[in-house]
Amino acid sequence: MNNWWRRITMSRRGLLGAGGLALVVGAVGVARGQQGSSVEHAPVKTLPAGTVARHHAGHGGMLTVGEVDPARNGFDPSQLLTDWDRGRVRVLPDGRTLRDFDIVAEDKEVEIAPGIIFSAWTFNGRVPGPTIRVTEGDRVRIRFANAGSHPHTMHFHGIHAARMDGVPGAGEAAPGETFIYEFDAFPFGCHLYHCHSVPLKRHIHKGLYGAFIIDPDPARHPEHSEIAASRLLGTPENAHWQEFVMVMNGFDTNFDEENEVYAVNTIAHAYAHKPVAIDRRRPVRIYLINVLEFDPLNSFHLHANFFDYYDTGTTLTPTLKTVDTVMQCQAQRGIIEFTYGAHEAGMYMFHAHQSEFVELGWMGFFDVRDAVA
Ligand SMILES: [Cu+2]
Repeated sequence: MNNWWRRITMSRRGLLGAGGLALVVGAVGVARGQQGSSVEHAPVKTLPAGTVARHHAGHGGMLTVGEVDPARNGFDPSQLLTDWDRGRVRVLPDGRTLRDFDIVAEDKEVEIAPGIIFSAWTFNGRVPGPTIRVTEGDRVRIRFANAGSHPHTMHFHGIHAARMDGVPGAGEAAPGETFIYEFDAFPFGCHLYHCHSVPLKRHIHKGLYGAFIIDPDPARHPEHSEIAASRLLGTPENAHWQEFVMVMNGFDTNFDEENEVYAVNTIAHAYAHKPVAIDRRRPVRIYLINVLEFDPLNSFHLHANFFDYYDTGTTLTPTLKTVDTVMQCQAQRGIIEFTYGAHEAGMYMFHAHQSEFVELGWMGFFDVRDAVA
């Protein structure tokens, strides 16, 4: 176990060094060195004095150095947080809502950390794919076109017919082909979709996944209609909340079936370099989804605060109360709710509690302010 961990540590760090990802040695690195653990393997670069401070060195982090250009990638992790795709809406003769979505799978190079280019497979040119957000009971129609170089599918975690399952033999599209998935949106919750072509782990980890959120319909939940309304995008109750989608992912850049880069919404340390602004007077809700391949578990830890957790988002009362860490295996997901209302303004960290993931990209800050314009 120990040797195994040392070998992984060494190979991942070696690759990051070779790939041009410079790390700043902060408090974490010093602590590791004092323990004599793995510092002898770490090809870290220390920046000249004075350059460290501008990236929250006071918080003791190890951050990627440099910038990832959102324009080059075609998507900005700060915008992905709140980019809900509602589809094209039409009312059916029976009064129900039909939501139409167009999704295209395509091969695309994505810069996942400064200077590190990953040959991704994408839905609509981004990783994660569009956050599909519908309401419980809606009819959902997805026109899926495969413009990529391999067969792909869209497999939804939700309730649907076998022929809509999005697996080889039921909804797989060869390159150049199109398939239409159609189903009713049940159950409400925080779900996901991903490609289910084989080999599965390769197709998922290349970037073919996204969030699939089904908001509860308050009329169906009279016992908790106010809570349901607060989850329903477009209501005044919902507008009071600050909602973010966070897809925890990772990237194997050297084909050794281990991740060299970890992130939320793909770009290593994106929310450490550009913290997520929070108005402390309003509550926060995070749709948290783990799609990490190759590692059995991922986690989310919030600093200086506690939160309520709704496993899979399929309940309107918390399944865990007053915790500060949750773990998720692959495809596990849930809703996190908290407030910084009683805190002073400041930078509050959030990250995986696997320290290795933190150092390799999975860490960010909430910039808690007295007011957010
Ligand atoms: Cu695929």
